[in-house]
Amino acid sequence: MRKTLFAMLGLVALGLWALPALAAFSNDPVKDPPPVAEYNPLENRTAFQNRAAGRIGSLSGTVIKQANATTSWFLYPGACSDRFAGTWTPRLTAQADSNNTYSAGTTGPYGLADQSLAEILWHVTDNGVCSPNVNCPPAISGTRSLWCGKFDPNYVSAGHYGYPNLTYQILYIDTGAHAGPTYNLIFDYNFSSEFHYDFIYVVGGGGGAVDPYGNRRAQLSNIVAAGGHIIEFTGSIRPTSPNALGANTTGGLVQVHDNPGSPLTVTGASFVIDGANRALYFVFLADCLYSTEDGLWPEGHGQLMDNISTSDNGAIYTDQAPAGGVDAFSGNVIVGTASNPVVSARVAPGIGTLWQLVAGNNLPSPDNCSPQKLLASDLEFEGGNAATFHTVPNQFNSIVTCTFPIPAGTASVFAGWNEYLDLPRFQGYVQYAEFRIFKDGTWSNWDNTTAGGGVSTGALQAWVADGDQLAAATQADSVQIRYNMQCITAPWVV
Ligand SMILES: [Ca+2]
Ligand SMILES: [Ca+2]
Ligand SMILES: [Ca+2]
Repeated sequence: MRKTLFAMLGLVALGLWALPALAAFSNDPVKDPPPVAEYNPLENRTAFQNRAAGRIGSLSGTVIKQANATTSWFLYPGACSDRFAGTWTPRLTAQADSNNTYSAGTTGPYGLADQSLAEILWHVTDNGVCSPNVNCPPAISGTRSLWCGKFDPNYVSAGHYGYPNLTYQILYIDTGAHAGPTYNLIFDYNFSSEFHYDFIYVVGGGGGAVDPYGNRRAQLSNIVAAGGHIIEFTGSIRPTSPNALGANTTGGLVQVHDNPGSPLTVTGASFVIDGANRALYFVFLADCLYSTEDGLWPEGHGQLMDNISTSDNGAIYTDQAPAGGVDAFSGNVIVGTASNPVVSARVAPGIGTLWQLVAGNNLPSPDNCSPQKLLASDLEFEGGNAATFHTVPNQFNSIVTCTFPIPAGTASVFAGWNEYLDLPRFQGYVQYAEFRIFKDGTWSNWDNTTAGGGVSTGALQAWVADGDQLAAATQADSVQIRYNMQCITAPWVV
């Protein structure tokens, strides 16, 4: 039996600001931004021209109905509420979720994700809690170390533990007040990051300040962009790597760059640091490709540090369990207290979930061909600023559907939606949808609904039907879909 799943909902992606153009990622073709396309009507796509039971309203031509085909419509008004309540059944007549049965200012029964807010990865790895060499690296010494990494069964590299793409992780260290003009920062480490694309930057706070930068990515990135940081690691570092065992940072940036094929633990590194740099920020930056996650950087397992001390104030971290608590910058306190953290793991704040339902008469979405979308009775998801409807710099927000079970014997799964895109080209704002499947007892990574990837942009300023076949979902137990708006910038640009 051939079955088809349809999921449709109305969405608006608005982008009305003129903003700096999409920055070039690099000179490396594989580092380029994802392929960008303007909207292409469904009937112009070869993938849809032979599809049975043409359910898209704009699909033209003769439809030849297959005798044994059944089509189930999974998303109807309240479908996700029914899923949560256990009362959901698919519909056998054409259905979409109009969103009109929900309340403006809410998201109805849909979930939201702020993908601009990252998971904190710096933490204490503990030989007694995880399984060293199985799902975590062994502590450098004793039973615990600081680790910027995680185990994820979906990570491709051997062991499946290390670091992901596109991450910005801040380890704050308060080294205490320094009476002398300089002090030595002494620590053991095992660092491995994609050579010349992923980095560990050490930024000094200056001025004797306790915590001047918090989790402010903009300030930290500006300092690094200007070369104002004090140490920079990239590649796999060994004790034999230039500057690996230490150098004087008071004369300017110290680079520890090496690419020998794998890291080796460096013990007792000692860097001379200006006494004004009481606060230190170890920033780990990973770009969009080549990490443990995608398997293209198979070396090492993220970043490890241990036995951190200063020459004047003594030990900072040796083998402690995490102190616990959350500091003023939403950081996880590893040493110290929530009000006076000594070692704290942080990420930059997120931009927000943004998506909300808005009545059509409030939205700047003119379309003479879809006057019904301008009615007060028509609710639509709007993905920018809640008051101005403008895009928000660095936003990366998703509407997330509930999960849907896929019946055995399903031949085709299609996710569709109506959308209004006002995302002028070269502004960096794009739209795309992703899906994940539950199969063999685990959820997959989120994958672009467009085969081969790619994102949509362009100020079409018209309501259109869009969607994709989810080939991988036909063999799955369940599927879940999310619809994204993202501001794409080079990862080292704020
Ligand atoms: Ca990388
Ligand atoms: Ca230790
Ligand atoms: Ca609607």
